[in-house]
Amino acid sequence: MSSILRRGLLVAATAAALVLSACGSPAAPAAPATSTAPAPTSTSTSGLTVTDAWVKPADAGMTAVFGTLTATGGPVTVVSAATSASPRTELHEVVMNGGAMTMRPKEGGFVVDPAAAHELKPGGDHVMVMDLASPIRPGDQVRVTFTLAGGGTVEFTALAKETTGGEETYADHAGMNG
Ligand SMILES: [Cu+2]
Repeated sequence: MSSILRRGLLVAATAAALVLSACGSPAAPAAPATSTAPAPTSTSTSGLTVTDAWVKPADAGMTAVFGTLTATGGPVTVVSAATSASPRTELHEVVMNGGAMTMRPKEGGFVVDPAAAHELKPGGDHVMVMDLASPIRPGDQVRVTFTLAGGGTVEFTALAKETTGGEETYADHAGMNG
């Protein structure tokens, strides 16, 4: 009896070791073949990582940069932004004002807490690019530089792509332009 039990335990332990070994395998999952986004950009010193950055194509006027901000150390505050697309860039938020969604400069900038990624997305916080110097077409790349509280900077590239479904709120607040 006891030898059977021991064998059973041994088999179980071996199986567990195999599972652990599989989990610890260095083989990284393949990147989605459909992805056209530029490689995530981060800096090792700023404590801020920007991923999935993209910009909405526009012929003129204004547009916005979106993406995911992750603080890798302590909290990080983005206090301003500059882009290669325009001399005028602002950090915006979207708020309800008199029953309508309106955007305005975000007081104090974007505060990124390490506990949760800070999403810049249509209908929410975004980097407003105003007075476009030239049209932004799908596939174009816009260089963005964030200045952080404390003076550090983070540079990344936003890829211009057409919005997909569920982003009607962007049209709402972009409509404020006219
Ligand atoms: Cu805006």
